[in-house]
Amino acid sequence: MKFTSLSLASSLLLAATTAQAKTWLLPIPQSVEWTGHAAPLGHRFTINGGNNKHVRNAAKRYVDLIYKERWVPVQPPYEEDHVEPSENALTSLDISVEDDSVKLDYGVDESYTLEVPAEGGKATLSAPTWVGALRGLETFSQLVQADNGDTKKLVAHTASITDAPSYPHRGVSFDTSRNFFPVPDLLRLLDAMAYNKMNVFHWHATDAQSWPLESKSHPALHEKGAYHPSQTYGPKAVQQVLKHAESRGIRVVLEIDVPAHTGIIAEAYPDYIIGYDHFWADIAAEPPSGQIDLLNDDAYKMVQDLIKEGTEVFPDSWYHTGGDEISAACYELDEDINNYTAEHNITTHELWFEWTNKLVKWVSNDLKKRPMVWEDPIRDGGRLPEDVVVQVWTAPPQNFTSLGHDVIISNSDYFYLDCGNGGWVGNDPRYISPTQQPTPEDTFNYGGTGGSWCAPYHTWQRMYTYDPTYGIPEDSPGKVLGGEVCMWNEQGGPTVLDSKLWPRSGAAAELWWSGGYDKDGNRRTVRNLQPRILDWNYRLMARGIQAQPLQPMWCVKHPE
Ligand code: CP6
Repeated sequence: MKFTSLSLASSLLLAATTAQAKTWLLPIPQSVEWTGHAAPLGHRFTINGGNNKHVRNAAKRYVDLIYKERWVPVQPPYEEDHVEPSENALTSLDISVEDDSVKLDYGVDESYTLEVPAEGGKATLSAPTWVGALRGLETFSQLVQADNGDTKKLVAHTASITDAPSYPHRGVSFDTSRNFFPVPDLLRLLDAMAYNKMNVFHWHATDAQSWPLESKSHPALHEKGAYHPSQTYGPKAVQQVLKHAESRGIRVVLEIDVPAHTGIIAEAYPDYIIGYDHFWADIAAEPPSGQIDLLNDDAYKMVQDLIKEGTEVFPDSWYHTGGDEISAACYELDEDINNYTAEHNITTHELWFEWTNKLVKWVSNDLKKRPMVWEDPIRDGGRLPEDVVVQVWTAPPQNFTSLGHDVIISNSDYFYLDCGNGGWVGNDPRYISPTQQPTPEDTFNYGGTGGSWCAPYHTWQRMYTYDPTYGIPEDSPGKVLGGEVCMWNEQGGPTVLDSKLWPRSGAAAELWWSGGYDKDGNRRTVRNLQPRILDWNYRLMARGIQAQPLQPMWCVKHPE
């Protein structure tokens, strides 16, 4: 219904013009040469997918999508672009892939070239890998739209497109502990990521409040720690997510967060956890936090068993060991820890750094996975092996790249999707009206992050203005590999999933795909993204994503 009324509104608008309305692409390809023609899709138009099963399946998906979508651009062009009809219909899109069998993993080639000839006929999509072919198919779908608002006929804007991501890692960090997300919601998230050419689903599977991930070696964790017996991810659910992700060219990087954010483990193994009954996690005050006892060998062995299980199931060559927000005060509740650190003349933090080093070295040497960690152990003074990838969320990225670490940017002032959500009332003056003073009962911390230091809300404009190169010297030993938006779900759940992510994450997706600069070295601007993201938002909605509106429909009918 929504789709119909949307099309109707824009058809009325477009009926007044004779020129074919412009199409909008997001993320913007590295190079597009428009021909000024649009070719009608022939009655027997086909996409011929070649030998890779993911490309064949995607070809079918995209044909279905194009004919179902029958896109009528909603956002009018700022200038009248006169687009002529092509001489002939477009008969097919033929895909050729050099390497059909490459493993989807970090650094896989995602480049493609797409030739849609001005005169119509055969379009071609060539890519070194099947993953690049998937990216090119997405771009092709964005070239197709209803013919001048007539949804009975489709045209493809014709162009020569050469494209490749500026950054190899473009992800979503996603917390499935604070609230539970049924598998279909995760699959829809993966679909939306693929539309935006995002390629990493960082699955923050567990945290202090619930343990939804089923474990064979330690079933008590989910039996006692899931919110409900039905709210777990068993082998079937995990396979569904992995399969759906792979078929869309999305890596899945698992994180079982340790040693902090683990309180829920105490439900099954009380001896492994310190401070489950305290409201302590460093920075993010949380109801029961709890941290793994760093001196308990059985607890360490359990962590190893869980990681072994996880890395056997998740094919990616990276594994995220967590490591965020360790509270020394929490550990100092424990007599044995205090005695140990006194005896060895080390700080509580140093004990944590040793534990973390042992863990990441085991992950690289024994499991042969590249470890990824939150910035905290290094930010707080520890050192880790150089090959460890650091996910930066509070500190300047150059603090880590200068030590040789590659980094993933998740600066919480830009890319945290939960921030500005109104979590803490606190005593932040931005939340206190000058005429309505809060009572003491109004100013308490509960319910996780979002309202306080990382407010205000991070708009798509804010995300887009992040400069990926800022502060990083050319010859930096460590590199910026890309970024992840972070969806912490203390105040997130299936009902608001789409609207918290989209369309904002599309701006981040473009930032990391297209790069913060164009090919002439100029910063890409919010002004340039604006009409595209406005149109893209309606298109995401038409594709079944419950995105948040960015404007009243009035603006569409009254441009400028
Ligand atoms: N949970 C976990 C969180 C946060 C982090 N880790 C978080 C901290 C501060 C803000 C938002 C989220 N909720 N496990 C930090 C990486 Cl503002």
